[in-house]
Amino acid sequence: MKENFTIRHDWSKEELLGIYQQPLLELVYHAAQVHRDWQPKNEIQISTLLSIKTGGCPEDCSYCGQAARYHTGINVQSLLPTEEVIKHAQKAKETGSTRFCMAAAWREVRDNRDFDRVIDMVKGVNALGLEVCCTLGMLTEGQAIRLQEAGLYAYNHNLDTSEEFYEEIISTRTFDQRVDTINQVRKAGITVCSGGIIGLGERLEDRISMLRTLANMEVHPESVPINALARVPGTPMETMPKVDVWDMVRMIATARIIMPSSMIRLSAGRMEMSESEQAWCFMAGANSIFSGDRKTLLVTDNPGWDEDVQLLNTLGLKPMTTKKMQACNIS
Ligand code: SAM
Ligand code: DTB
Ligand code: SF4
Repeated sequence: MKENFTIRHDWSKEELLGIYQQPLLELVYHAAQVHRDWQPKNEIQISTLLSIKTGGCPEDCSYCGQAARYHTGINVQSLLPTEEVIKHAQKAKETGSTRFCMAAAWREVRDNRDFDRVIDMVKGVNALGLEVCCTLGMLTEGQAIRLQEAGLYAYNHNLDTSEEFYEEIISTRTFDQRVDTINQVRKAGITVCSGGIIGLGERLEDRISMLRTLANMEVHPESVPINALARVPGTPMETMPKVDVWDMVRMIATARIIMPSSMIRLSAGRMEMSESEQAWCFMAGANSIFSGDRKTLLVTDNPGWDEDVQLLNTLGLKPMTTKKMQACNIS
């Protein structure tokens, strides 16, 4: 079988290092070929992200503006009313999003009234025909099943960094707990969205190790977000250097080559990238972005919908309709 058409789950560290460290143009050329073989050309999935519960989180993730222990000056907000969330989802659909991701600054889901409300949100967004995604922290088996039954399409739970570097970044939970939740999501029949962040002070080996954990999962995550650290004032990471765009391009290209059938999401970091730099990321195999009318990700800035329409027009890219929407004949 042609190399580009094989899905593998047995990547070695040396192989991944070899891919990542190739001369940049070779790497991007290879990634673009894999992209052509596996993904619809010239299409970018637009996802809208909404923070449904903001700040006050008990975890100590050292990059995060929502951890209660850092003084980041954000507006803490309890769980939004369901109707307000559905209105945002409707608006997202009207402006071309096919996926709607609801994020909560929770360590884990608790079986309480707030979770009941999230279940209602999932049902409401699903009824609009959007791919509905949640990122709510750790989940038990029963909670994953409830979300699946409510119509949840995807669950985002990032590895964030390598197993080896993990405790330098987060001390209030372990890498294994992260993997456990991903396994619960997979077992419940929800698609997995999992990736990580670069720019946390990790070594090249850590980036490779994180990618290797993702690519050697029994089933690859259907969606792999690659985030450049958004440096939030007040967090321990606020003075880290800006991520080099070529590092983002290398991460994306490597992810594209080793997980050819996955959506690779150019996530946090676009605010500090020019149009040409984003175009490099698309050439390297990114085919999904967060966009929307709110010009924010969770607590940091993001380009707004108008700028992204212009970007897509300039590059001749079109918003992707999803498999789910094609099946329901919804546009
Ligand atoms: N609390 C849940 C959790 O941690 O899984 C869900 C929300 S959390 C904000 C979702 C993901 O956003 C994190 O896992 C991390 O990868 C990413 N993220 C958070 N803050 C970030 C930052 N400052 N820069 C880049 N990515 C960030
Ligand atoms: C992901 O990988 N990136 C998004 C989404 N999943 C939830 C979050 C990015 C957050 C960036 C910093 C902020 O605005 O808080
Ligand atoms: Fe909490 Fe998630 Fe932020 Fe960590 S990344 S502090 S778990 S909101």
